[in-house]
Amino acid sequence: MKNQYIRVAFSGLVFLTLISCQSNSNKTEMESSAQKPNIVIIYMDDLGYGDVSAYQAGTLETPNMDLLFNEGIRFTNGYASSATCTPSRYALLTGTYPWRNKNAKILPGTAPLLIDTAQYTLPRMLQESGYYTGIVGKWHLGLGLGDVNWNQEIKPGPNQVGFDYSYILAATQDRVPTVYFENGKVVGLDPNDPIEVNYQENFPGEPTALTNPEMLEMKWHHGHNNSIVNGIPRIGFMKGGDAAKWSDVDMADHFLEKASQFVEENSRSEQPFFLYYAMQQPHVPRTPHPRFVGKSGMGPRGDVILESDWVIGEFMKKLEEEGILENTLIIFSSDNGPVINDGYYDEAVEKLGSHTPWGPLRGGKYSLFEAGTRVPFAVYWKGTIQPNVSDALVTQIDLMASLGALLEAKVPENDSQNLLQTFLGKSQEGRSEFVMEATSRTAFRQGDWVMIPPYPGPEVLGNVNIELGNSKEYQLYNLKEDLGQQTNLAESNPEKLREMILRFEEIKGGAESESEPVELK
Ligand code: NG6
Ligand code: CA
Repeated sequence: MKNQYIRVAFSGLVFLTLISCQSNSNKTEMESSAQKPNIVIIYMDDLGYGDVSAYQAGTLETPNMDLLFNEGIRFTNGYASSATCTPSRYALLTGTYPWRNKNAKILPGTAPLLIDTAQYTLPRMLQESGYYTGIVGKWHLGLGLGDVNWNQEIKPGPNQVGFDYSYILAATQDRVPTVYFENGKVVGLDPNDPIEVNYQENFPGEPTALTNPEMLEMKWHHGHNNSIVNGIPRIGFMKGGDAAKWSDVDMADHFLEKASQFVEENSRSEQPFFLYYAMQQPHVPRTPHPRFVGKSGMGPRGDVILESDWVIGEFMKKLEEEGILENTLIIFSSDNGPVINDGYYDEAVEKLGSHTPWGPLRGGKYSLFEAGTRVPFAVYWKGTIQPNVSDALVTQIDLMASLGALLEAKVPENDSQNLLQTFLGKSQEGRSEFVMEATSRTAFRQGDWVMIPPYPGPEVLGNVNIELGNSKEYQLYNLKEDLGQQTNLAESNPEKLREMILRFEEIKGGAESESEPVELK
């Protein structure tokens, strides 16, 4: 703490000296950089449109999330770019549609870095605008160049695509390696117990959910039957690294501590900060801290949502204590829609009761129907943004160009649209069109209409019991009249259908990924 004050005092001194040396024109530049707000993106994992009480009052109470929605702008037509994690995160950080990159699919823990290190990303744009940038939480965009040695510094990763600081879990909570990484290095690794990871085969003699079911404290429903960590069976095989393994029930507290530390260390510097706080809830395995067990009455899925709501409250208190709440722009959203059973027996189905995580929407995670990609989306900036509800069509891809406009930064020509005025609540105008993605299939929204092209494959993803949006026929819905996508208007409105197909094909051009839809187990 003392050191920090010395640092602050020192940097203050440097700042004053710098200012006194500035010519008039440079001074203006300095002043404008002093006004740049800190920027925080709070990004949830699999939180649905109906999981937040600001969107759907009743079954789950999320007061701390609600504050962001009720005292900021609550978007009713806010979209993630994809109905799964990796593609959405890729789009958020690059400002490009994920279907332009055929590798932007749910990645294993051993996948190489998906973002080209030469790419101009959202965090890099913020760095160039004078920000100190950090990520705390879930990454899931690949690490290294393939065939990673987990016992050395792993590059490239978040620190090579625009983050000055990173404290991450590599892929998902249900995938190995189940350790944290700080700036590319495994935290707490004992060099005498090196980590090995393999997604194809097990290491001889290592227990798995299939060979040692007696070791399980949580049972797998589908998939998730490889290595066992903390009694929880995972996807992928891992050996070694015992001292470094995370504690699942402490993960929320752990990331909160790291995010708070990041805020403390940067709140008094003259340099603004950007924090990408990518929380792990309510993705599987759902492991609430004992303080939250039973709190929702809905089993672990509801409990971890309440836990994440508490975390957000604590995080907001931290911003307030540091005196920077009014100088911090906060964006809240989720990477994809909700899923109830995503591979473990965790009572999510049995205890759901009348709660509808998808709200009034059809489908869920993995789906081309609305609940796959339409997610809670808030922009909050105390004292600057007037509370409002906006029906404008906005997507997470647009954050790059919009924040770029706020900072007068260099913004590349990509899919990101400058909707700054809409995000700040000064305009109700959104995008006119958007191509959404779900497991390498795409659909097209234009105005109030959405068109889903025919796709082979099951209508319902059996294990998770979610309608995927697949049909042999074209589907056309008018969301203004039919938010729940019950009436297919393709036959009765061939002109609109044709118009949308033509425009959709024009936008998609020769994008490759669509030809091979991902097979889900
Ligand atoms: C699926 C997993 C699911 C989840 C998902 C990724 C199986 C059977 N299912 O393959 O549990 O991990 O991948 O979710 O393995 S996401 O939110 O990170 O995209
Ligand atoms: Ca997700």
